[in-house]
Amino acid sequence: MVEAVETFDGWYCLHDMRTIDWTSWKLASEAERHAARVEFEQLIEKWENTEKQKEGSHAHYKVVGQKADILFMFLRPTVEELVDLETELNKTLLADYMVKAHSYVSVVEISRYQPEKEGIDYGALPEIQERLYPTLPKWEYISFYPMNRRREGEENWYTLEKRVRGKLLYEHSKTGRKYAGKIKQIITGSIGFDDWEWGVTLFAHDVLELKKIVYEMRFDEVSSRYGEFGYFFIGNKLEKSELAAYLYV
Ligand code: 76R
Repeated sequence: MVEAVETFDGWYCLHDMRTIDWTSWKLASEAERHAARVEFEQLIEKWENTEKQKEGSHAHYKVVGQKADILFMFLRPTVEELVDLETELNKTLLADYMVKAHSYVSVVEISRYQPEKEGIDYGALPEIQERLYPTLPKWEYISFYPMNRRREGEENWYTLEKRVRGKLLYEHSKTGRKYAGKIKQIITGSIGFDDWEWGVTLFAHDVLELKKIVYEMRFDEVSSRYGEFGYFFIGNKLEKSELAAYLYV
C-alpha cells in the first residue's frame, strides 16, 4: 500500500546560524565587549542547566566558510520554548553584533517502517526515548543539511509502497551502521515546518568521516534515486571556555 509511515516525534529543533559583524564588534568599547561576553556565557550556563535537567539540549559550532560564523542547535520540548529561547538570544548584547544568517525548524523524528510486535510500546523503550530526547554529543565537528525525497517521473518516493520504502531505508541503515562510534546522526522532520522535508545533523570526531558517510550513502538506492540535497553547513566545536579567545581581536 502507498501510505504514510507512522513516526515517533521527539523534541522540537532549531538550527540558528549567525554571522558576527566584526566591524561593529571591533568598534565597541572594551567594557561593552566584556559585558556582552559575560552575559553570553551566562546564557550558555542557562542552556547547560536545561540540558542537565534533561529538558532540552544544545550545541554551538564555529562554521567554516562564509555561510555563517556560529551555528547553534537547540532541542526543546515545545515550539514555545524554542521561540522564547530565540528571543532571549536576540535580546543579548552579543546579538547586537550578530547578523542572522539562516535558520531551520524541525522535530526529531524516527520513522516506524520495521514491523512492530504487538503488546510492546516501542515509543517507551529506553533506546527510542534516548533518540527522541537526545543530549547532543559534544563531538568536534558538525554537519547540517536539509534534504527531500524526490518525486519526479519514475523516481517518486511518494508513490512507492511503504514496504518498498522500508526496505530501501533498511539498506540505507546498514551503510549507516558501519559508522557506529564515528558518526552520530539526528534526523529531524520538517514537512510543514520548513523549506525542505528533513534536516540531517551529523556529528563526528574526525571531519573526514562526514565526507565518507555522505559519499558512501550516495550509492544507496534511497539516496541515488530518491535523495535531493540542500546546502551544507559544517562547523568545529565552539567551547564556552574559548569564547573570550574567539571574540577578542
Ligand atoms: O531509525 C533507524 O535507525 C532505522 C534505520 C534508519 C532510518 C529509518 C536510518 C539509519 N535512517 C533512517 C531514516 Mn538515516 N541518514 C540520513 C542521512 O546524505 C545522505 O545520503 C542521507 C543523510 C544520513 C547520513 C543518515 C545516517 N535517514 C532516514 C531518513 C528519513 C527517511 C524517511 O522517513 O523517508 C532520512 C532523511 C535519513 C537520512 N541513518 C541510519 C544514518 C545512520 C548513520 C543510520 C544508522 C543508525 C544506527 O542504526 O546506528
